[in-house]
Amino acid sequence: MDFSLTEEQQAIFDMAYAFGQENIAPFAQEWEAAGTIPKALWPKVAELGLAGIYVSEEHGGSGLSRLDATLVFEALAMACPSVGSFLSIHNMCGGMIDTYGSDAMKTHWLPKLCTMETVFSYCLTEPGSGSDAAALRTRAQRSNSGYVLNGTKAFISGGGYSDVYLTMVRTGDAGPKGISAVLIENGREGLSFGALENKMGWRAQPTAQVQFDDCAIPADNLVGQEGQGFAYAMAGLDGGRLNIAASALGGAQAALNAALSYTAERKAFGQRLDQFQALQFKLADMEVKLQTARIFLRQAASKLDAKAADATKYCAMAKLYVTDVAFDVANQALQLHGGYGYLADYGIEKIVRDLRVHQILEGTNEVMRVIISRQMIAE
Ligand code: FAD
Ligand code: 2MC
Repeated sequence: MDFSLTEEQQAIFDMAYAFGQENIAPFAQEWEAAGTIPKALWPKVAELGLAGIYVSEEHGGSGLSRLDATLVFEALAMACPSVGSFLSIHNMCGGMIDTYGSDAMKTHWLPKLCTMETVFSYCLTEPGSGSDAAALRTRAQRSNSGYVLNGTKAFISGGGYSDVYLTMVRTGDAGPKGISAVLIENGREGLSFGALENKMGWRAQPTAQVQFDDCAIPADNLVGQEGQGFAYAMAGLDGGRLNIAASALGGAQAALNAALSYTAERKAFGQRLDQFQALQFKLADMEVKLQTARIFLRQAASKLDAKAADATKYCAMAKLYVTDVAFDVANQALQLHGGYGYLADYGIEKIVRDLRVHQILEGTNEVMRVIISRQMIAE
């Protein structure tokens, strides 16, 4: 058992880190204030192969593993967790189309997804159903040429900004078996968006409701089989949750790095802060937390790559553990900065605000416990 990265994996991490430091970090605060990410960023991301990380090479993707993806998102989040996570959602959609779409669908959609000419959003949550996702009500009624959609999706990352919406809709009866996944292009008649949500963190990326009012789509926009959409959505989230964890880890690592530099410079009571043993012990605890989180995350990603029977449970455990630990470490890093940690210029308060939502979205950490305990009881 070798816990170190291969040369190729290290190169993937280094490449994503360097890209983030040059193209994202210097602008993170500006984009947060603007409430949007300039679209000019995406072709540069795509050039590095980061837009279709686990899309097959045949369709323009990079054909990399889930473990590789966690390296990319950890590295990008060291520049800005919000921007990196937005890209992770686009990649989740790419993975779902590559795995479940027909050959015609893949040929039609994936090349432009991989160049980011089309940016994708994932729409599962509704105003009346978040954790209980299988209770969704957005209806897709069969028509002669396809489906007509009516309903509302809530909290959609990229709502109004993205070009295509991979949306879970009800084509059948109540419950998970009545759900299908469809693609809706921005600009279709009957598709509209709510006002931008005013959020605590993840402010660089726009979040809005997505509304369907008699929105007609062709039958070709159905992903895979009717009635399988919930299983596709859940399988997509197995990988998504790894990336949400990886992004939290990267944010927390950046906060710890900043705390180490700060405590080496700042003096109190006649000595550097990092010479107080109470603070040294705090730094040590933070390091242990992030290293254990990293190993656990990579183990879960390896399970998903290997299609292990317990991969879903491990993805849920990693999401729960890593996002909780990462938030705690980022918050401790803020504390180590004293009052300066609370000032926007130091960048730490933004990381804390960004990381808080990693404990909520792509399944709350309570829902992770539901998934873990159900599987424990079933085993
Ligand atoms: P609820 O389900 O109402 O939960 C409320 C509380 O009850 C939570 O603490 C929850 O953990 C707890 N709870 C619920 N059920 C149980 C249970 N069985 N046992 C114990 N506790 C329980 N969704 C998308 O589809 N696409 C997106 O792009 C997207 N982006 C988002 C971006 C942001 C910034 C945010 C905040 C959310 C986003 N979401 C998105 C939605 C997100 O996934 C949901 O908010 C989340 O799944 C929780 O759903 P809810 O908000 O309806 O909370
Ligand atoms: N992979 C493949 N199939 C899966 C699966 C997975 N990981 N998880 C469940 N399924 C299948 C499952 O096998 C079952 O099919 P079958 O009966 O044929 O075996 C079907 O899906 C229904 O599963 P459950 O019976 O477990 O469904 P339930 O209604 O109990 O819900 C729960 C399970 C709570 C785990 C799910 O609703 C959930 O994950 N809720 C949280 C929602 C969420 O994560 N939202 C995130 C939105 S996206 C976001 O936030 C972004 C920022 C993008």
